[in-house]
Amino acid sequence: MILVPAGPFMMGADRGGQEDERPAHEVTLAAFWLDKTEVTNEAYERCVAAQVCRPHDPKSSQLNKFGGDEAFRAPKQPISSISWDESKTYCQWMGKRLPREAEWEKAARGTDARKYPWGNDSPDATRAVYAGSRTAEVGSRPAGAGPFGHLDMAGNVWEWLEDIYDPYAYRRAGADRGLPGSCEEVTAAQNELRKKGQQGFTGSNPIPTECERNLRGGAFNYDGPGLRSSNRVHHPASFRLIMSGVRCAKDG
Ligand SMILES: [Ca+2]
Repeated sequence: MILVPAGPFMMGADRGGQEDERPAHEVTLAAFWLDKTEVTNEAYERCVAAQVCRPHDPKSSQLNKFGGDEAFRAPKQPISSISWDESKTYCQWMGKRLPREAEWEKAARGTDARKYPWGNDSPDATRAVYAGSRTAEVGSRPAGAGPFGHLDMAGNVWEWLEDIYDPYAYRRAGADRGLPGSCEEVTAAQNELRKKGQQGFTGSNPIPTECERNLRGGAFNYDGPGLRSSNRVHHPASFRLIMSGVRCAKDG
C-alpha cells in the first residue's frame, strides 16, 4: 500500500466532463493508505478458498460480449465480475476497507488538480489499459503511475468505492470533507431530476432508482476521455460486471 498524506486537494472540475463533476472545490482529508494496484484474481481467490468471499460471476464476460471468462482469469489480472458487497467483504477480510470517493480522487489527482493520474496529457497505451477487449496484469503500465505511485488508477477495471453516488455531493454541506448526502437526500435529488425529465449525468445510464455506489477510473473497454480522474460512474451495489473490480484502503 502507498500512503496518501493528509491535507487539501481540488476535487471535481469546472470545465469539461459532466454536470456532476462541478464545481471544482477544495476537500481536506486525513492521511490514508491505498493499495498500489487493483486486487488480483489470485489474491481474491485466497479469500474464496477461505470461504469468506463469494466467487466472481463467470457469466459476466459473455453477457457483456467479451467472450469467455478464462481470458480474464490469469493470476495477476485484476479480479472483476464482483459486486460492491463482495468488494467490501474482501477488503474487510484483509483488515482494510473500501476507499471513499474523495480518497480515490485525491490519490489519482494529487495536489495539482491534474486531469489524469500521470498529468494532463491524453491517455495512450503506455499509460493505461483502455479502448480494448480484455484486462491486463495489474501494474503493466508504469508510465501511467499516479502522483503517489498508484498503478492502473486509469483503466484496466473500474474500482468500487464506499460512498453512495450523489449527483449533488459537491454542492452539499459536507463537500469540503468529501462527504455525499444521505440516501434520503440522494433519493429526493434523483426524483427531482426524473420529474424534470432530465437525463442522468453518466453517459447513457438512466437516473438511478436506488442509492447506487460509485466507481472510478474507467476500464479496459472504455474510451480515452472517459478515463479522466474526476469522472463519476455509479451502479447498483449488486451488479457483477466484467469491467468492475476493486482496490482497498486503510486509515493512515
Ligand atoms: Ca483501475
